Amino acid sequence: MGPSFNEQFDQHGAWRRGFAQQLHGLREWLQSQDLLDAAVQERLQRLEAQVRGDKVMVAFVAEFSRGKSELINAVFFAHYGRRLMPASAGRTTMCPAELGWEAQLPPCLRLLPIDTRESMESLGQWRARPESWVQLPLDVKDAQQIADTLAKVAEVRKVSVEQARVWGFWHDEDPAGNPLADAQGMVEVPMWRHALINMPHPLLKQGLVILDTPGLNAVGAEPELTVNLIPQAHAVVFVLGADTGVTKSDLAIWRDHVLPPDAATGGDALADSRLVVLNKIDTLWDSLSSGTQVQAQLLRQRQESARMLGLPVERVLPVSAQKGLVAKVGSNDTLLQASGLPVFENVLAEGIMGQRQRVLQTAVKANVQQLQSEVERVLNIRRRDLDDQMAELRSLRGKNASVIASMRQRIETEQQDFDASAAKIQAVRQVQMRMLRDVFRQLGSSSLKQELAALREALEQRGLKLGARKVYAETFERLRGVASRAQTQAAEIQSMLGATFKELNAEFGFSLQPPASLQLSEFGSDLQRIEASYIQYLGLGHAIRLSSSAYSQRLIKALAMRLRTVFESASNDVDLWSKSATAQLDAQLKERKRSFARRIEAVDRIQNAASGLVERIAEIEAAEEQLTSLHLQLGQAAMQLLEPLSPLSVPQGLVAAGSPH
Ligand SMILES: Nc1nc2c(ncn2[C@@H]2O[C@H](COP(=O)(O)OP(=O)(O)OP(=O)(O)O)[C@@H](O)[C@H]2O)c(=O)[nH]1
Ligand SMILES: [Mg+2]
Repeated sequence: MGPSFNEQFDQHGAWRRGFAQQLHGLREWLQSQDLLDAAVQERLQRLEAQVRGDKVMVAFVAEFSRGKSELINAVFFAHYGRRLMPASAGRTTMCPAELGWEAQLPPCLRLLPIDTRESMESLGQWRARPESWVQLPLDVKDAQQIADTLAKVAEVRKVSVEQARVWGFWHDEDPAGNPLADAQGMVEVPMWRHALINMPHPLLKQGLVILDTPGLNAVGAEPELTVNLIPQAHAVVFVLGADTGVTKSDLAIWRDHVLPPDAATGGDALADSRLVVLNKIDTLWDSLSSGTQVQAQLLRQRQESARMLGLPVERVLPVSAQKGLVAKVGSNDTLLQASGLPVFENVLAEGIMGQRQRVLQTAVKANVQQLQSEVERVLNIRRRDLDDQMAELRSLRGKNASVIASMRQRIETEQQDFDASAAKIQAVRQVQMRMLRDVFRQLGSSSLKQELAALREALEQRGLKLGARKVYAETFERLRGVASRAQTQAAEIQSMLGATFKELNAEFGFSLQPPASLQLSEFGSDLQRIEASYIQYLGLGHAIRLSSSAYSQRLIKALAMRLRTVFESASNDVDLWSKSATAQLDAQLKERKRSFARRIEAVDRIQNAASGLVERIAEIEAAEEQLTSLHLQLGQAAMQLLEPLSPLSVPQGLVAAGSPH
């Protein structure tokens, strides 16, 4: 058996802490060597933020009563010695519950009342308003108190059909999904819209976020859940019951909410992040059947489920959440192995960590390499300057005072010429800024709002919005246009800078490299993913739901928010790219200024016979040696940063779980 989920997550956490520490060390070292320019600084900050703020979300999605909450209890909370999240027959979890840890808050449960659905604000906006949430303390030393408090996520309230309709729980056109009305015409709806559970659990402290969701209808009623939270989760665990098999509503949830839209076409990394659990396998354990019979039946069920979901059978993991919890609490290892829980934890850990590690790995690699080459560039400028000084000093050997005086004069003239270049560089800056502002405007929030106006209007019309799909396609066509315009404009900036750098090199003997081209490929693929993940909400199957204006407004809000993030990150990429293109200009200016000062000082010293030529030459030689060692140190630091990124230890293959014989 490979390391457990907890252990793997711990390893990941330890790696992150170590990495953050190394980055900190590198920053101090660069600062002490005067090598920390704007672009390098920004790159370091990005890396630090990425590694530190790295959250990993695992969403549990399934029809009601399949055992999502019980599975969460068994995997994450068994050490409390009891069930923490409410899990019982029938519908239990009534609102989405997010478990995580924010250090600035005390351990607590925060609940957003269901009537906030009357307003058009998105869940994201409500998150930013702590006063709208009901906050209840959690006593981390008292498992009973925690369980009693968490029971709130199962609370319901009775309201009129009229009210339920407003909140999106009643659809006249789709009566099958409606809650049952009692004699007084009242129906039960969830008491809360969303729950945030803040717990100082070791895994949550390291950035794990667990999302427990209610079953169908409730899932569909909150667009933000289906369009933002679930699609952005790093892993989605889909739970089936061995007692029920794959039902029609299981399939509907799988198709509408779990299966990533682009997975149907090709098995990419996203598809790998979907895990299917066949839960409650203990219901097949039966004292009358032999172990082999039970195994055969289990295999048949897994095969059947896999066939219906269109997956290979190995991807359906047999588990008994309940027996797993019991086994962990009672330290019964035989039962634990039979529950299949350890295998599931392993696959989950590998899936999440593997994916997360891959994302971080790419970011770290790209940024560290860039950083290294940026710093190396400065080191090279310094070396060239030293070489020039050396040549200059050597030419003074055995020369008389007048030659030395005219040398000083020449350096001063050069210095004046160089000062004139400052004006030219200033002008280049201004042009670049102006061009950049154009790009930023296109990627800004008011431009996005404008692009979404037509879609917003189409969705806000009354009645069935059958034309919305077309407007939607056109909107994304335009958004892609924005992306390609941004790319073109960046290319224009690049060629402008390239041409100016060439001139500056010729005129002032700089060694400016033409800037690298900007790659906004992530922007394009994010847009594509978002387009694909929302389109299903505009199809015929959702026409009825869409006809509710509250629902469609929430949908457009959620979409706008998601796009906003993507636009912002493209904007940040452009910013960093532009900064690093011009950082070399700053670096050369600074180094050149320094070098003039040093050359004049050296000539003065030689003139005044304060120190000999030989001495000065020795100084320069020492400085060159120091540069070589800086170069080496930099290389080592970069290698160290990249080193711990070796792939995670791969857990052993799937071992079939069976009966406890
Ligand atoms: N026999 C058996 N029962 C289980 C198992 N896992 C969960 N159950 C039971 O199934 C019922 C539903 O479990 P929950 O965890 O509440 O299911 P859920 O998917 O969270 O359901 P909702 O919260 O209503 O969406 C409870 O009574 C659990 O005790 C299992 O592995 N074996
Ligand atoms: Mg539940």
